[in-house]
Amino acid sequence: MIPRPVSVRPSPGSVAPHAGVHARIDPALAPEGYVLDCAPGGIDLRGGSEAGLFYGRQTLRQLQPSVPCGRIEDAPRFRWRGVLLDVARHFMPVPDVLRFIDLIAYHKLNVLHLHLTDDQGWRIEVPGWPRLTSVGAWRSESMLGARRHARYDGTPHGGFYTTADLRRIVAYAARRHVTVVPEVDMPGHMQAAIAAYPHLGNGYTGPVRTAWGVSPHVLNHEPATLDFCRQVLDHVCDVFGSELIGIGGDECPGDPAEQARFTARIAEHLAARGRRVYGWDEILAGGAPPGAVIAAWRGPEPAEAAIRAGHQVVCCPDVQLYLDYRQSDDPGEPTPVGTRLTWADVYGFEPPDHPLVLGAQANIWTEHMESLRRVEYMAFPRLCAFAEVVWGPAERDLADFTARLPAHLARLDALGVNYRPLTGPRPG
Ligand code: TNX
Repeated sequence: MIPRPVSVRPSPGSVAPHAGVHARIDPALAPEGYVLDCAPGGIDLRGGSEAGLFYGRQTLRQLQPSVPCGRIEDAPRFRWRGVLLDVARHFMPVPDVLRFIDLIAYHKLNVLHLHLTDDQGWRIEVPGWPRLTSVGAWRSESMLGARRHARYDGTPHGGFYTTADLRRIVAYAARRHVTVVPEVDMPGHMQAAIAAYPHLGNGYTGPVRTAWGVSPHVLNHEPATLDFCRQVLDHVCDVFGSELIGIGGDECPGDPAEQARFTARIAEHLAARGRRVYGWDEILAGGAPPGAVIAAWRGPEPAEAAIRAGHQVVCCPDVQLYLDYRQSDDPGEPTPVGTRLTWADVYGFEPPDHPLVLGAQANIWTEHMESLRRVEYMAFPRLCAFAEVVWGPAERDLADFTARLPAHLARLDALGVNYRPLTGPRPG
């Protein structure tokens, strides 16, 4: 099973086919924990909460078709078991997002960090700002660089989620005990919004960015621009129930002190609505707002800096948890970017042991992934390894995981997942 349960005590025999599952909440268990007692005549499932019951059911799914008798006791180590999906660089239609939620929930992951806006596309409808989606959600594909497997037919790429779409995604995720943490990246990575409303920028009047990399066109600090951000975030707070709201803050050319003042105003606005800032580790420069949670992506140092400053932190170091990085040095890998990051490397990642560490997240930036099929290829089996890191104990046995992986890949086959084979890149 993946992630492997904390304790499995087998007893002889197996559960009769079609035997019932008796499920109930047991408040004595950890909130996300569960206990499965499997006997020939039936299965007793206790969960610390609805989430615990859900995870017990995921374990049962993986035990099919023949459930062995015995007791399984299980609970996660970290409360933030996250994945970032970048739907800004490539738009993913709602059914694809829902399928992705199913796949991560199956691996007992519980946070979907949705990167909704960037230089190359704005993906959410905001009342009163129609050009964000009529202009900001579209770009010309014809200029995007030398991407393998790309079709250069000049068709504009784009799309956006209506408010109803977003509510559907949030509700679907909630039923699978996944919190959707939205991100509107500011004050950098804003070229799509500036293309729609040039008064937000510093004189740029061109289109949505068509090259990858970081745009020099960032938000100005005028009162009207702050007001725009507040209106967008009010709408985001209305749609997303998450206490944490992603405001990005990464890779913004300009004065860090000025950015810190901007972030402080945004944080105050969110705090008045009972929300907290979730930002990339760049927001530590100049002092992050009190209560902000830091996504530490530039290696282990920013995680330590966040802890020193008293901030909760989610670890996502790029060299260990960026799933857009290539899975081997084989020239047949579809996206040979970044540094090599194998599933065994991901399995070897360990977040620092500190009470301020909420957990970790794997980030899927989609510059080079134009479909969910490609996302699946880059995500699996590395996300299987990641699930064990954040769910299971710090002491892990790579040989044991390696031995369990093929059976799990057969489960992914049954779900039609386009994972990368263990032997090398999938041809085509
Ligand atoms: C850095 S990680 C970024 C993203 C890119 C990614 C590509 C972060 C906060 N910013 O905008 O997509 O690298 O690997």
